[in-house]
Amino acid sequence: MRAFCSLLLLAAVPAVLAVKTQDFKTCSQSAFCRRGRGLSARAQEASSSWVSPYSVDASTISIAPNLASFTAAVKSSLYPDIKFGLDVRIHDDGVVRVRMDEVDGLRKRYDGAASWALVAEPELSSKIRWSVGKADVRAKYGDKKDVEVVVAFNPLRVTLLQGGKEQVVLNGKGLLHMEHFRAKENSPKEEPAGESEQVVMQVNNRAWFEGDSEDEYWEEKFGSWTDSKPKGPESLSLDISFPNHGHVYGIPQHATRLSLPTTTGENAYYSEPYRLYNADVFEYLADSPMSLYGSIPVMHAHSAGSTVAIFNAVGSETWIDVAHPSPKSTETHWISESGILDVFIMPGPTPADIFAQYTRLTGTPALPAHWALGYHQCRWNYISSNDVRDVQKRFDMEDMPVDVFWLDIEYAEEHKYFIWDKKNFPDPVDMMHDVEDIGRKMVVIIDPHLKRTDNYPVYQEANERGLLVKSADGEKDYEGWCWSGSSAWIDFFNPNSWDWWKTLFKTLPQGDRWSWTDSTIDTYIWNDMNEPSVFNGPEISMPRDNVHHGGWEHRDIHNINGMLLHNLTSQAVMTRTDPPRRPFVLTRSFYAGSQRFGAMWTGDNLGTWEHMAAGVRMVLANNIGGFSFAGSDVGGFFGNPDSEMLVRWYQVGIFSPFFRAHAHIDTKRREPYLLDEPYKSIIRNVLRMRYSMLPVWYTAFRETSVTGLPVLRPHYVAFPHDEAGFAIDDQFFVGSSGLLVKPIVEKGATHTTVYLPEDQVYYDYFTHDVHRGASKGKSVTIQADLHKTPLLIRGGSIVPTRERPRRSSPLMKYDPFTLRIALSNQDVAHGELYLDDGETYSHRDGHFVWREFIAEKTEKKSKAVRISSRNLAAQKPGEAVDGVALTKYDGSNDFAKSMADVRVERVVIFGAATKPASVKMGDSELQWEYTQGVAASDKREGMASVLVIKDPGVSITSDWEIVVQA
Ligand code: NBV
Repeated sequence: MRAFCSLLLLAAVPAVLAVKTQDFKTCSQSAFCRRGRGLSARAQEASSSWVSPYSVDASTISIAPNLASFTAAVKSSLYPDIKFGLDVRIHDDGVVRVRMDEVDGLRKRYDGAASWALVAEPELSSKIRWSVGKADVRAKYGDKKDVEVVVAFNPLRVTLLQGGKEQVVLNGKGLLHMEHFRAKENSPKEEPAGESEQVVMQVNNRAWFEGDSEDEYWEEKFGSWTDSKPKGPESLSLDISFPNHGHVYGIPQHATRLSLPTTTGENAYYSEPYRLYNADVFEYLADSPMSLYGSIPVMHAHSAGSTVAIFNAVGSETWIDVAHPSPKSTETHWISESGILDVFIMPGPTPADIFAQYTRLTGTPALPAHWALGYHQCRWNYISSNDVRDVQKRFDMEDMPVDVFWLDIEYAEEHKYFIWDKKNFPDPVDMMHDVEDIGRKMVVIIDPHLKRTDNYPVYQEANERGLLVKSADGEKDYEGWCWSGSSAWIDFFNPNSWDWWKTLFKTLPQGDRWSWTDSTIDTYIWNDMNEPSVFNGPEISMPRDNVHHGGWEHRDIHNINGMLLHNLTSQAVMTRTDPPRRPFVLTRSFYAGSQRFGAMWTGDNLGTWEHMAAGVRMVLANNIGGFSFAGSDVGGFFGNPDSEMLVRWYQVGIFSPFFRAHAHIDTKRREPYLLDEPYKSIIRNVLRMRYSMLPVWYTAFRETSVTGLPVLRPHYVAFPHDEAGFAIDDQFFVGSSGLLVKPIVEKGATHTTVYLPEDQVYYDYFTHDVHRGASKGKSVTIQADLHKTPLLIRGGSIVPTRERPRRSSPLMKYDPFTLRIALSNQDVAHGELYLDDGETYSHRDGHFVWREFIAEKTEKKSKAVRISSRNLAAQKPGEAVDGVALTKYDGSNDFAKSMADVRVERVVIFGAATKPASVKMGDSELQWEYTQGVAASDKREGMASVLVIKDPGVSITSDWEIVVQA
């Protein structure tokens, strides 16, 4: 069995680990991908004589009264009897949705993907009007009326233009093809040829377009598996071009560069297309277009002029080819196994607009519980309750902060999730209470495979209620092999499973229903293996011809499947209490919209430098896909990293939105307290650094939960006009904080270069060295000895931190703040802080603190600087916090009152030009210390001048002003 083989293999050193590529299909081993790429090859060969057979029947156009939506019939000249319907809509924010489906076909195509991803049916614009011409339908809109959508009739082609320039083109290359449903016995190639000239022509044309063989239409073999395809061929091919954009990003999850390398054309970087087919890829490669655990079919296309994006709402396996016909343009080709055409075109034109448009569709990331941003300690496995207690004790003895201890699958008797192995965990609730003593939490794994046995109430209940996924015959429950041996899978597409699943997580008895009374309301959940991973299934997953609720085949919904478990588990955890509390659920598999339900991680990485670097890029790509709460296993899941690598990995981890160390069962224990000096102390400081910056992370999460702007921002997002930054994916900004991070991901580094995109001063966070960028961008060298992560503060930023070392984040609740003010070239700076109770939803009723800190000249020509704090909620009454408008906001809300005694204990100002004559709050002089150095407004480099104002005695919740007189 695969499980046991892997256990044996895992003792090996990383160098001999390698992905089993033979377990996974290449495009040429997948019939529909072969057909799709074949179509594209024929188009290429035919060159300008290639014409798409699809056209709009202009006489059928029907425009909705007073709404920017129309429908029309579409035909393919190859199959005149087959009917297709087109539906084009413009939403009130300018997003264009293009849908096409087969009409009155032999069967129905799966059209539900968008409904799982979208938060709601989008509002259509009532202002935009379509105008119907001879050759097309078009609509102009936007503030400057410079956005235009053109739907050309023959051939069918959809174009979004901005300022007269083509931004996005669908079917511009003529690769649109919706394989219609057909009867097996009446397959098109078997139609009588030669009866009339017209029929001959049609059949020849079909061959010209579709190829001349029925390539595995009805059955497909891979290894020892046969995929019966009762519905026959139903794939969907679509070319999407970005004629004026030279970089594309997104479509996580792949271990690749952020700016996606090419897969076709001359000098293609990869020979395979990017694949989206959620899969448990054992020992995955660090540079590959292969599928991984999750799929977000969202692609940004970017140039210095604009950003546009598309969301292709398809739930079946999808392959994507990328080519750059010129350095400034991109062509992509999307080939999906089944489903309707349902593409959202986001017009941008800035990256920020794209994030707003995308998260209006699929939701913003949920605001996590505050503790979830602390450090998570995991391992496969902590083997007993006393082991957990020991680990906790060691962290405390070594003064290392940690918020969460995790339990992997071995806590569960025979891998029957929820059921404790009482030999090793005789007292689970007591153990959890011990952990919860200082506000820490536990996360316990719940996998989706259920052991098929009579003595497992969860399986029994699911079975009795008919909630299990069926095999190809649609009758028998599907049986596969996983950790729990012979297993069954809950069908979360069946609405009857939803309440039932939620009840399992209740900590109080639920009548005759089973519930998890052996747990506490501070037990949070980890969903693994939800691709789903099936050890003895094709491509380590479920057969595609398995049947789900509604009769849909697994192939139709494969990429959405994992998100449903995450969604339901997150609802279950949230509603364990009344009123609900914020859930925390980690998922391995995900889809568009998963950002609403919790966090993800990048799965089973290797303890190698390559994987460390790949993890940084993958987390960035996930942030582009709207799913910011992401991280990689610190230390690498497989292998035994040496101390240097572990230190660097913790430095990567503290700058990931989700920060968890994890390790395979066969690895040596590597909790940070086990290291020798100096490594142990370095990691202690690294952990403390994360904790000191929790205010920055939490504030960044508030922002993403409102605007969709990612927590980690690569250069093209932060500086969309700076071409030189478009390919950079090894350094990034944290939210709007002004912190620029360049993690070290190589052995023996003592220095690194950091790219500064603008004529601005940047300060080394640790040494206070001044670095200056240039208007055309400039690389500077930063010291990066082992104890130091290259971290710069951008001039113009104010960074709030909390610097008292504590054992867990809840203990920091009333700790004082430090404000680091990094003056800009112009002697100004600004920053934000958001705080709430971190656990409940009371912030939605206005119980929070949201401040803005400003440093500015007291008067235009004055050298005096005023530093002030003001209430941001009062400044932005129109803005919402976590989806709720600030109308209810009251500065003296209960939470703010509870924080009134929390003070700012230190203000540190970098780059002040001269030693102050005085530093005053009102009439009273404050205590301060000034170290002469380089001023922000100088042209020089060297150590910055530093002014430290000690304990100004101001509250974090109130308005105040400090004046630094020159
Ligand atoms: O549950 C065991 C592991 C888990 O530790 C890891 O994080 C997951 O990605 N799980 C995969 C199953 C098997 C790993 C070989």
